[in-house]
Amino acid sequence: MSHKIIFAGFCILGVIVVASAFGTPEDELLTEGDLLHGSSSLASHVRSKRQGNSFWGNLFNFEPKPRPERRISNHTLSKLQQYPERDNRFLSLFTVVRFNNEACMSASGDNGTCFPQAECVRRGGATNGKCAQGYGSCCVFSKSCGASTSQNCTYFTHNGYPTSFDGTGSCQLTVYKCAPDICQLKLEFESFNIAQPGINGVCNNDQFIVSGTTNAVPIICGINTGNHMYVDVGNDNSPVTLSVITSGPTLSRSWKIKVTQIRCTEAYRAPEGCLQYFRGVSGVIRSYNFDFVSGQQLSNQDYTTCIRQERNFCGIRYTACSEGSADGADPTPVRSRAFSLTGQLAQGGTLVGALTGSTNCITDWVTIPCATNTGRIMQMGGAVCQDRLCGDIFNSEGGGAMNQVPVYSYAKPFRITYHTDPNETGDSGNRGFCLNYIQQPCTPQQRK
Ligand SMILES: [Ca+2]
Repeated sequence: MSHKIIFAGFCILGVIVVASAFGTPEDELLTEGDLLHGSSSLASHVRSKRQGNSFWGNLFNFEPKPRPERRISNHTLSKLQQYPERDNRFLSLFTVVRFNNEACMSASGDNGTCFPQAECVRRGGATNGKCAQGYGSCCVFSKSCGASTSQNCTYFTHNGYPTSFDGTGSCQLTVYKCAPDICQLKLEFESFNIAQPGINGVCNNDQFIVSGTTNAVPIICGINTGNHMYVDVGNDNSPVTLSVITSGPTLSRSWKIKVTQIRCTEAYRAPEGCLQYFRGVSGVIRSYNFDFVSGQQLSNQDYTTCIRQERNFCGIRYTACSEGSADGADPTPVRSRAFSLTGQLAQGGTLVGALTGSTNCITDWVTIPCATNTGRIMQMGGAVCQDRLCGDIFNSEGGGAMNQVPVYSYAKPFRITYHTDPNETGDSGNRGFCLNYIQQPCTPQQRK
């Protein structure tokens, strides 16, 4: 015998659970719309049942009306499964289950949203695993070239993903707000491997372009797996478009971009103007297309990376990432590629060491507000601290220093900016930057 669990938004006898049948978690869930509009399979199921089952007749003598959504907790949800035992007269036939459309982890590991199975299909998703105590299906939204979405948490992939893609063209996803109060999109590059830029660092082979945002988003290319972007959306309902242009040479390309919509009121929303946003006491910040092996500094970058100041932390220590022992191609220890913005980094070129300030860093640089080296108050040349860092060595004293050292900043909010010009004239082999950050606890004086 086939049974249904009704997924409805009205109440009977003050209970949000109206009803049904001998439902099990595997049963099909129907929506409020299915029931109220009377045109669904459930409605006909109900009508047929009314002929031979007085209970159904009694139940549907009243006019169900939509109510504002009521949510129940997982705890309540589990209780509902026991409810028929408490009132067999009424609830032996029905159990209506209502649950929040919360984020869920699908069986495949992708993030989804918890929906009744039929609702998931109606919205264009794919069910993948269970949620809401087994009453819901984890619904994963995955879209490819030419598609549009208004679903929170949509994965944007190339056609044929996960098989790699090698072709030319334009692949676009149009993203509409899932609710009026959406302020931001978070783009997480779960997989991102398209062609490298040309010799000047300009993405003139392949390009990833974000348009329709209210903040400026740089064009990026190359390798960006594990990186992310926050982009701001306007007050109106105009969409944001994500485009991957592939025009370069033959390459096994791949992209899978998770697009999450963020409400204006969410605490985890990135502060205004932050293209990248990190939370937590420590982490790793990479410029786009940073990769020790095959990355290349991108030109025309101009953006801010923000770090949330965690409670009881007052400063940040930045250190250049370690290349590890796998870097056989570049054995000279000082020729680190973890921080290489200007100068001749390629083998045979002349290292410029660490440079600072607006007179030395005029093409490509990172700004770390009032950066200082360990324990040093007065910098070389008399400056208390430096803002603008460049060269091929990470050291806030500049002056061509050849040793990488930790650099501290106590300026708030915690943020760094990155600027590159449109070419790499006079530069070679630069990768951009990879910096570890660790927040520094407040001293007693700083807490005051
Ligand atoms: Ca440059």
